[in-house]
Order: sequence, then C-alpha cells, then structure tokens
Amino acid sequence: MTSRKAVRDPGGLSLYLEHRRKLVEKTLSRSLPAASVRPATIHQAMRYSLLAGGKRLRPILTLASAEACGATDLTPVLPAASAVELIHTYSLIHDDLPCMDDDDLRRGRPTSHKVFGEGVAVLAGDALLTQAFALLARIKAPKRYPIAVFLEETATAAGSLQLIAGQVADLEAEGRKLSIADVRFIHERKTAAMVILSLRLGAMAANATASQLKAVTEFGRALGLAFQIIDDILDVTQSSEKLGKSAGKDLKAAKATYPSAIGLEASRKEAARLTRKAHSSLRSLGVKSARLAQIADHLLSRSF
Ligand code: GRG
Repeated sequence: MTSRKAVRDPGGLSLYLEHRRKLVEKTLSRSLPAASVRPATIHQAMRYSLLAGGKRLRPILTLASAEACGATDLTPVLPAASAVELIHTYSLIHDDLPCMDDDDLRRGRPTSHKVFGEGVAVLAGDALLTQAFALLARIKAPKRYPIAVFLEETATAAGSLQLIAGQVADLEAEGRKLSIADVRFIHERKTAAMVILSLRLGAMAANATASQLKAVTEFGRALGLAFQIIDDILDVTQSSEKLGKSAGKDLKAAKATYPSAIGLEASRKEAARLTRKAHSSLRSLGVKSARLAQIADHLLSRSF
C-alpha cells in the first residue's frame, strides 16, 4: 500500500496502527547501514535495538500529527518519524546500562549491553542519536519551517533541558520521597518532551499553521504526561512478559512515580483527566485529528 492510500485508511484504530507500524518499520530499516557494513558490530547493535519491535508510538504520532494538520502524502514526513524513534531507542539503550537502570530485558529481548557488551551498547546509542540528525537534515523544508528549526527543536527536546534533564532528575530522585510536582517535573522532561517533539515535527513537516502547531503541542503536553503515568501504572499492575521489560522495577528501585506519590487510583484518575485535556486541545483541528484522539484513548485503556 502506498503512503498516500494509507491516509485514507478506512479501518479501525488497530488496522490503522498496524499499517503505520509496518510503514515505520520499513523506513527504519532503510535508515541505518546494513548489518554487514564495517565495523559490523556497531551496525548489528544499532539494528538489534532499533528493529526489535516496540509500539512505535512516537513515529506514529508524528505521522498522525501531520495528517491532523492536513498532510495527504506521508512520504515527506517519514524521515522525521524515523528520527524520533532513533532518539527514543538510543535513550532506551542508555537507560538500560548498568550505570543507569541496569536492566536485562527490553522489548522482549536481552538488552543491548547484555548482547554486545557495554562499550558497543554506549556507542550504538550514540550512533542512533547522531543518525537521527542526519535524517532530519535530509528533510525537504516545507515553506514555513526551515530545516534548522527541525534540528534545533530536536536538539532541545533531547538535550540537557528536556530528555537528559528528566533522566538526571530521575537518577537523583532514586530512594527519595518526592512531591507530586517533582515527579511531574521528571515526567514532563523524561517522557513528554519527546512526545511533544514527535507531534511538532509531524506538524512542521506538514507545513502546519501556527495555530495547528499550537494545538498539537498542547495535545502532546497532556498526552505525554498521561503516557508516563500510564507507564508507571503498568509497571505496578502488569507482568514482565506482557510488558517486554522488567515489571515492578520502579518500586524495587524506589523510583519517582505517580502511584508512589499519589496512589494507583488517583494516578488512573489523573491519566484520564489528562486524556480529556488532550482531546480538548484538538478541537480546532477538526475531524482530521480523530486518529490522535483515538490514540490517546487507546493508551489510556491500557491502564485499566
Ligand atoms: C538515557 C538520555 C536517556 C534517557 C532515558 C526513555 C528514558 C529516558 C528512559 C527509559 C525508561 C522509561 C520508563 C522512560 C520513560 C519513557 C518511556 C515510557 C519509555 C518506554 O516507551 P515505550 O513504552 O517503549 O513507547 P517501546 O519499547 O514501545 O518503544
């Protein structure tokens, strides 16, 4: 199916998500050197983590955001969608390292450092992050947004004010009882910043107007926080097998989470409140944003 046809996807959400996942998988595979290219170890490690499955939520949001802003051809949006998944995968590899969360399981498989050793795992993360910027640099600039804007926004979201800020605050919070405001500070940076970026890149690739860009940004702010609260809830309520990563780790490592700060039921209520807020942010975008709204509902339904 071509990407142009995909925009008209008449099926339900699961068909839509499945189609988008396949489109993203194909693009991701093409975004990296082949596993045999020297030095093969690094390319094998990059491909091992990037092509290990995962929900592909962030690139799917990039594509759905572009559609919500009027895109009918997804081809020009795919490099931005891939870039966010490369950065996300890098952050997972590094987060799993012994010096960070020290995890053995990710996306249902042994973590990168377990398979390739710590040195190659660090470098695979570095190389994925770097390659993300190469993909962004190749985007054909839409009228309203020069490529420098894509690069700068991505660097900010992945940098020491957002993603890395969240990770540092998370590391420093271990074992301490945090206020809900502190937990929110971490979640907004560690998780919501990349969700907002995913949506903004899709909107910008679709040459969104300022008001469309504002709407998807507000949606991302609410959805990103809801997504991390739901992730916190799942860590307590689901098995490792179901999650494809070690469950119950947050409690063991005394991590900063919503359930530990306000309890499970209040966390569910907060995720539901944020999902309603995400919905109302989309109002001005009209029917084109229906998929974004459905994705928000779908994510929330995982927490019950
Ligand atoms: C190491 C710079 C650096 C950052 C790490 C992403 C992250 C920050 C840590 C991973 C652990 C964690 C719970 C992060 C919060 C974001 C999150 C819920 C990640 C998992 O995302 P999913 O559920 O995973 O979309 P898949 O595998 O489906 O892509």
